[in-house]
Amino acid sequence: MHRIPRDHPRYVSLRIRQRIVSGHERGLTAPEGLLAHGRGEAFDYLLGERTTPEARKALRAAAAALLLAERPVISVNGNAASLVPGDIVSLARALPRAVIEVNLFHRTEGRIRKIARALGEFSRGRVQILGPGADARLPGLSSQRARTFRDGMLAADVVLVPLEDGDRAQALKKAKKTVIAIDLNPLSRTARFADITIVDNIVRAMPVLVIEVRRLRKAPPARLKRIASAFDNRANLDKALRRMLDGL
Ligand code: PTJ
Repeated sequence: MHRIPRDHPRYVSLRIRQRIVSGHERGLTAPEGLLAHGRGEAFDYLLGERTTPEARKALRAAAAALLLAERPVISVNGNAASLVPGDIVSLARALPRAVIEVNLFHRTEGRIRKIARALGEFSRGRVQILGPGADARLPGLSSQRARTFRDGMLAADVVLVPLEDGDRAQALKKAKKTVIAIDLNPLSRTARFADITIVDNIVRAMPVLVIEVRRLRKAPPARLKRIASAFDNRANLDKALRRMLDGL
């Protein structure tokens, strides 16, 4: 792998690129995932490439909602698997009753197997990972993303969908799930349809989410409910967009 000098002004961004390219070479990320990453980079640039106060607020609300869930499901696609596999597993471990489900838009059984295996290297059997063998369909979706599990997304009350395409967020809402999205684009349909949208790079957001969950794990449910219900997604998205416009 090409060595990037530490003093390069774009060092962090270039290192993240290397992670996603390496994920693609290992068969985890779809070629389309590389393009999606580029779109994310553009929004991140406008955001100042940092976790904003709005993102922190959303991360706290997301942690509360995940801790209140009966059946939280963390949906994983090829980009998330390349960029933050360890954090995904740490999050699932920090949450009681959480399940990881591999769910792909550009679905191939081979990639599902590889992603499940890559996550398995971090979890070593300590977290339930639903990979191959989908046995259900999410209603209202014609894409391959509809393929899911009775015990996974279909049974979930709260679903975390990092780097999503908008259709499924809508279908999950129709199925009465609470949707938490991580998406750098505050204008995307996913961002707008989700109950809680974290406008941040998944690479920065996931470790903070794990910390927030650990911090709130012992909090009484009444406090968690207050945090989750006080969150206003539309207002928070508008602030994130305003921050980008001010940056410009
Ligand atoms: O692995 P698969 O087959 O499920 O495919 C995954 C992709 C990402 C290709 C698929 O879901 C897709 O096409 O997504 P979209 O519609 O391009 O949406 C991706 C969204 O994620 C866009 O709004 C990007 O701005 C955003 N995004 C990209 N990289 C990041 C990001 N958000 C947060 N962190 C990132 N690193």
